[in-house]
Amino acid sequence: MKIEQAALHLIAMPLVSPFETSFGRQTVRQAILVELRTPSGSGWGECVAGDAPAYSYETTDTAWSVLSQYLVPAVLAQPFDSLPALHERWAWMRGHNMARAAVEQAAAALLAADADQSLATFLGGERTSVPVGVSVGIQATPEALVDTVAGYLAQGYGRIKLKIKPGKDIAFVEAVRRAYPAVLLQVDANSAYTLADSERLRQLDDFNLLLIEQPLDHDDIYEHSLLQRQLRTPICLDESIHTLLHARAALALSACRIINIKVGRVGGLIPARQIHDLCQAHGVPVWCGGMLETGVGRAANLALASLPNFRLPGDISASSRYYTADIAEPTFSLNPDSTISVPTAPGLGVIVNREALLRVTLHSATFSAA
Ligand code: NPG
Repeated sequence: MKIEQAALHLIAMPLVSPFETSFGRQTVRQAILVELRTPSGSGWGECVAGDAPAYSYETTDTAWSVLSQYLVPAVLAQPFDSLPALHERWAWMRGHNMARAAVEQAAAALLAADADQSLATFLGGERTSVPVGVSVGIQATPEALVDTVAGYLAQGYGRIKLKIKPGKDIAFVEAVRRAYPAVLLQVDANSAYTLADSERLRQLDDFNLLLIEQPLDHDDIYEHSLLQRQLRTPICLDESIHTLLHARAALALSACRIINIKVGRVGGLIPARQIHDLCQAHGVPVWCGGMLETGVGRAANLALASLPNFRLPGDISASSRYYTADIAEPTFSLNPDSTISVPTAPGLGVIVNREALLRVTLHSATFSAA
């Protein structure tokens, strides 16, 4: 596979409604789209770094820098014939997983298309549709949260994830659980608690939650192992797991019973699949996290989530939950059984609409092979 040209597109997409987590409130999603051009077409990847170093130290600025100085030149330098071969080119580099993942995803889309396979089949995925849920941001009051949840349930979502933080937790979860005794429910703290909050977190055991996601520090594994011993509810790690080694440590320490896999956080589809395989060998289920992706990133998430050990509903909602006008077509809609169909067309399975892309583009740059 020879890449003749690459382009980076910094975009800003207005969200349909503000999204509040323990680390802040977002109304616009910035992202970088990576485009790798060959004579037979473009492969697209999405870099999920945000505009500020809140969820992760990576930002659109750091990613732009690393992409343009290191990753894009590495992919343009010479032809490649597999994703592992590409990973070897930047194995010397530390961190910047979201930037790596974007280039790898674009390359994966091209390699899959070249093999006349959907990205899901190319990765070894089995499912044709993936169970999904919706992630609900922090609301002002428990009543407002119940109303918001009601709206999503009416749309057909069968699993609800509530964002929580100290003071916006027990009463909020209790209200939703009382209103909907049978709904699949889980919470995500985005590292808002410490071990000193164990007593408060133990109260969550009363609400029959699927899991409590990342209660403690964003780079902790050990203290999660101490907390997990005190909770009946499974802990799911997200922010703490950036590598296969982190996943191995978390399993060895029993720091969690479930892992959330995000392609950007772990540096690509190949590392994501390795973590999937490790968890599968340990009997630990995984699920696919989301980062408010456009249709480009969501198509890749669906392909990944078609692997067999993705056993819990993913944070992969319909396009309309995020954006009024997505940049990729076709858009994704929710099936009546709270699943989303995995794209079947060769490659990524979605096409970027250039006009829609231009409308949200803040800045683009093009790079050519020597
Ligand atoms: O459906 O894509 C989605 C959003 C799921 O809650 C979600 N993502 O902490 O997991 C998270 C959170 C997030 C969003 C994190 C954007 C970082 C950026």
